[in-house]
Amino acid sequence: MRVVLINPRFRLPIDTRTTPHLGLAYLAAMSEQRGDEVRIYDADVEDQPLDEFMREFKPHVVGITANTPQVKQAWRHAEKIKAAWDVPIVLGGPHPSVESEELDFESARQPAVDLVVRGEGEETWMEICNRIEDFMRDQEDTSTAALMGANRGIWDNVLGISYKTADGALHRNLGRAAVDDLDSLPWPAYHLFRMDKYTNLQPATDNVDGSKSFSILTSRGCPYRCIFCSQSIMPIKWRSRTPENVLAEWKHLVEDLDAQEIGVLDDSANIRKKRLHTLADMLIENNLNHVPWIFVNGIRANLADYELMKKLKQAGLRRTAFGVETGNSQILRDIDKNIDLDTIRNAFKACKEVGLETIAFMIIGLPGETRETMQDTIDFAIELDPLIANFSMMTPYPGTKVWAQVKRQGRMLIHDWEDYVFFEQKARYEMGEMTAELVEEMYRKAYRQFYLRPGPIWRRVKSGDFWMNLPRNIRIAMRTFVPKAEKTGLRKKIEAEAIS
Ligand code: B12
Ligand code: SF4
Repeated sequence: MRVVLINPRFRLPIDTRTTPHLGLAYLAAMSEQRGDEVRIYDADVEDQPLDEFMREFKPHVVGITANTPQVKQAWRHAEKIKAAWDVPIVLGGPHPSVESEELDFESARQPAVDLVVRGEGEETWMEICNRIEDFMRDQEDTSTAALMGANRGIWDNVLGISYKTADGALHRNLGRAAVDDLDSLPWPAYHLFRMDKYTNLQPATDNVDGSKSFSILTSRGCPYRCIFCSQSIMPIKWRSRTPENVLAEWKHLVEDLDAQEIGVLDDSANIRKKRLHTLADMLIENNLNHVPWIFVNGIRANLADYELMKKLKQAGLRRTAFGVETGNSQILRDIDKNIDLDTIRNAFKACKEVGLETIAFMIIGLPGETRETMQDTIDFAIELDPLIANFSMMTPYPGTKVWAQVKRQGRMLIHDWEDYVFFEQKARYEMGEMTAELVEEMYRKAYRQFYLRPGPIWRRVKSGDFWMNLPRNIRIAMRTFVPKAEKTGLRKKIEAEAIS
């Protein structure tokens, strides 16, 4: 079959990172294994108009991914495709996977969307493709309307899907368990992406050739349940690949694809420390430690001791992020982070002792915050003194505990999925004594107080990467310290560009 997988256009016109979509890369690899002819259409980097591409390639099935701020664009893409070519359209990703808010049905209800996949998609995607192929083999009328016919029962027992039959009725099948044996999955199909079009992992900090920058996933899921974290595609059951299996892919990235940096995208890679020790030993033994790598999304600070960090540094780890979130111990307890401030201090200390760069993810405007607690967060970031402090505006994603809390006791200030990004400088909700003005003031103060200190300024200026990235760094500084004017028009700009 001819298969297309689409990442809807969402690159904000600011210097954010643009990397190949790993979820689509996994699905594409599964499809190739099935024997399909596969194309990735990443609207962020594609030149050819979508409708023209569809008419040329004539796919038998289209899959579109969507996180929350992307979902409306995903629907627009679906409409545009259906107008050009009659093909079943399947939506998946973190947003339509939020069952508690019926966001699967929200998407299935869209005229151009036929099926929605909830949760991890590899096995479900294969089953959908198999059923479509079987259907096409037997039928004279292979239209999407016939495929989705109410009485055909094609989709009755496919786990993990929600869908709309041709009569307009919505159906939700039972969920599918997350992939149990991660070693059984093929490696992401990077060869289908236009690698020269992407940025590196951290374009504001490093000057690495984007086409030589790759991501890897060594585990999935997270056993923690922080109240702000969107977990629709992140089962509580943490599963990991074996070190041998990770090593083989790592070798492929370095030796076959010439990787210059590798980003480990796991949510919580260090749940089992012994596994990481073994992987680190293997990277060293196989001389793969000359390529720097980064824990991009954070590891758990309570499981990042000196011995582990030292070994990882020897294995090529250059930088690691930690989800610090807040500098106030009561707020830290309230968000169910299951950690305390001293443990976080120790993790940063261990990293510094072994020479690792650090990133601290901080949130401004968590439930229950006051001016003082937000100041604690700024002060704590300054005390930890990471290379990068990333302050986010608390954005309550659907399906999270914070979302439910704000619905109950607060006031949401955004009502459009396209506003669910956290790098704009606008407060997303108000609750109790926490007003939008206060949160926005503290957010700006956080960046000013952290970055406009001699230490961080000097660190930046003395790094070669800073000078090689100078135009980008000036734009980022302007956006951060001279706020508003450019930012408020961001969403309008995306809408105006809509889909090409
Ligand atoms: C790496 C990452 C990024 C990277 C790269 C994103 C990318 N292009 O892949 C960057 C830094 C750019 C990023 C940005 C943002 N991210 Co992000 N990101 C992640 C992270 C940590 C890993 C993504 C990943 O590779 N997962 C592994 C792959 C295998 O999973 P997957 O992509 O979800 O795909 C699987 C399933 O979802 C499903 N599936 C997905 N699409 C489809 C399509 C079809 C047809 C089918 C059948 C199945 C299917 O099957 C896939 C295979 O199992 C996730 C957390 C997580 N655990 O996933 C957050 C996460 C996806 N990000 C999130 C958010 C909020 C954002 C931002 C909106 C934040 C912001 N700055 O405002 C932006 C959005 C920017 C954008 N352009 O879309 C949220 C999404 C929540 C939500 N409700 O949408 C997550 C879940 C984090 C969290 N727990 O809160 N992100
Ligand atoms: S924030 Fe991190 S530790 Fe907390 S639930 Fe999400 S992934 Fe797990």
